[in-house]
Amino acid sequence: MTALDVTPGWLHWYQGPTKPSFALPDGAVDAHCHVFGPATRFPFAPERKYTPVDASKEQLFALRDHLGVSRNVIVQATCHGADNSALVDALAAAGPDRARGVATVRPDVTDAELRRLHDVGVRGVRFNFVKRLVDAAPHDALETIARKIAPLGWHVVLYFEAADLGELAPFFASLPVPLVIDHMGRPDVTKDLRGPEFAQFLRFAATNDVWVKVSCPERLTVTGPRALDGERHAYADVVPFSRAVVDELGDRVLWGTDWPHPNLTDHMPDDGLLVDHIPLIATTEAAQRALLVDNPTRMYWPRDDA
Ligand code: 0GY
Repeated sequence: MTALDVTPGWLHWYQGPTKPSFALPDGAVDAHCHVFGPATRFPFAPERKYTPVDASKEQLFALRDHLGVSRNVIVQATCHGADNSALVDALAAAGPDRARGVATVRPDVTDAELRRLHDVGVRGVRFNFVKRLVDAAPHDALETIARKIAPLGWHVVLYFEAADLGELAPFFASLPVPLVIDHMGRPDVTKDLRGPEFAQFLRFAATNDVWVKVSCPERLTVTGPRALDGERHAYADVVPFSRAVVDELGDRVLWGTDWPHPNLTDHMPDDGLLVDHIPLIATTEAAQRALLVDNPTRMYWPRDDA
């Protein structure tokens, strides 16, 4: 795999991120990040919809240490399909106290394979409904997976677009495991914060066993300003949505960088400034502690069973 194969328009992750001025509390978890390849060692899946720039575990761990993050939750990205080798390699290298994982598996996954993934730190599987990223999977296949992972105490991470929640909600609610929603369910932030679409999302989250990642303002923003060049008030149009989620679901919210930020073609944020964005969305020390430490620790290191 050469750089020539990278998807046209793909932006390289930000080099030399700022040292954040917001000091992350001890034990802070980046609950949404990925590793890509390196492709020479961990080839991308043939069915992938994009080819990223490599983003290795060493580069992820360097970012972790630079930002002051204590622990990572590494999420399998669609470019690696159901081959979790790069994820497993990163988890093993980080060690069980520093990283957990969210894998992608097929319905015919064996209990032995799930146990192997559990032993290296996987605690969930991801179901992706974003049409530009994956071909649709039949719901009965996903139900089979959910039934298989339930005895392990795992959860399902859901990635979908806001407009699809109405149709998907009954299926999501039927799954026999906790649910973790990526990127606040991708709200359309040009719509009214108090309008029916976001109200439906908040209601769904409040009335089910749902956790929400307050992540990816850089993906959701329309107005900016961008988290670049020292900007301290980045992504102003997303902030009210993020705050509403933190205010309403404070003990079930998680935060993540989304490094290395797949599929951004508009701009690539400075990850240091993404950390500095946190106090805009979690405005008290108690809310920051819940978002960054207490909630993800309860979800991913419940008994500190490393
Ligand atoms: C994200 C967002 C995206 C991609 C993936 O697995 C993936 O390919 O999650 C996206 O393109 O919106 O969470 O990293």
